[in-house]
Amino acid sequence: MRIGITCYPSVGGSGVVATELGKLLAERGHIVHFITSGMPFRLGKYYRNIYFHEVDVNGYSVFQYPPYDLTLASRMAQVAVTEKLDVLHVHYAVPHAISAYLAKKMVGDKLKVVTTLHGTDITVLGYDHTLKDIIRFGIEESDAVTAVSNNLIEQTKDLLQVERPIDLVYNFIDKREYYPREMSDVREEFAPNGEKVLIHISNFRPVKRTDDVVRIFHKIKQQVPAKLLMIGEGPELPVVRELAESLGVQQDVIFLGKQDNIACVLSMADLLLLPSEQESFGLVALEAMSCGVPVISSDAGGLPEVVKDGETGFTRPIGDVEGMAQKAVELLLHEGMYETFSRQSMERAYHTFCHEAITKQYEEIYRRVLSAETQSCSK
Ligand code: GMT
Repeated sequence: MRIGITCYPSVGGSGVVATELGKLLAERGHIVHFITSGMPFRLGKYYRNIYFHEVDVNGYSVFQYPPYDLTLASRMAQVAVTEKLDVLHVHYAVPHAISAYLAKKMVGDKLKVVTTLHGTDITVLGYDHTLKDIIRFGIEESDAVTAVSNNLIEQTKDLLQVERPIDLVYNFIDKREYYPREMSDVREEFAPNGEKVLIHISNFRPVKRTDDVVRIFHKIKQQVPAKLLMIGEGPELPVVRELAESLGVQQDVIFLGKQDNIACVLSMADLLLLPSEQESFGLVALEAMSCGVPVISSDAGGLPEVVKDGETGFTRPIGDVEGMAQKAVELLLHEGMYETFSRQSMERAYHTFCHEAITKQYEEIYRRVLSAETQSCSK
């Protein structure tokens, strides 16, 4: 098939999933065209069967705001025609599903639009009355819509009163990349006295509750010698640094900024902390599990569909700092239990979220929307 993919190219779960999916589809012989505002950050080198089309927004002085959505629609339509695209798979509803709708109107119904909902496009923007109706429209007008968890499907239906079917397609993990790496040398640099290592990875937005991460760590440290690795950057970073100082744990909290090789970084850790306020899926929890790192998380959104409470980690109510810290301590102090959870984490990641199976699920959806076209033409 000839597949166009649009996503946000900067660091973020939806961009990661879209880019990795594109690479997997290309490996399976499909021709993939990325149509994005910049090079997706996981696509920095040459891949066979993958092409990149930049959306260059016109900054004409009359425009108060550059018309990104329209430029994107126009670029989608151009690429659809010149590259004879069968399917346009857009990740994140706004504005991508709407731009895809416009592109389809420009080139004709043969172009099929598949929209994948990732989370904040619904759980945050779905509350915004200036956007709600157009998000619903983009969803209703797509030929197929997928969401990354059952919870997100339910939220989409409740919040936007969407009635059309939405396919569940979980995010996936490529086990050729995400497996436990030998990192003991580097780990020793951070934890020279055999301390346990906790890790948090995010974009430090308020929704990640990074202050809870520090509070949980502070409580763990009262019972177990430990270090905390903080990976990523974002608006809450100064708040977190200040909190670490005021709790007196600043020497044990190590900020590593943005990191490319997440599998290596995760392999230095014993547990991932993810106490988010909202998380439609929690890709980083899956990445951790694949590296044999159990997860202590909140029970927000789709997290309980990824982290099996009492098997691959523990989920506790949002804001339950005490409960999350207690469960972390329990796991860290019981070696046998920890080994079991670590093994179960990898098994679950490789089995339920296997990249091959999920890529095939997407291919099946593409085929379904394309055959719907054939059927209606032959009537
Ligand atoms: O959560 C983020 O900071 C980024 C956001 C995005 O749009 O890229 O992630 C969302 O999509 C990911 C991939 O499907 C999910 O794993 C995240 O849970 C989801 N984030 C939220 O729901 C807050």
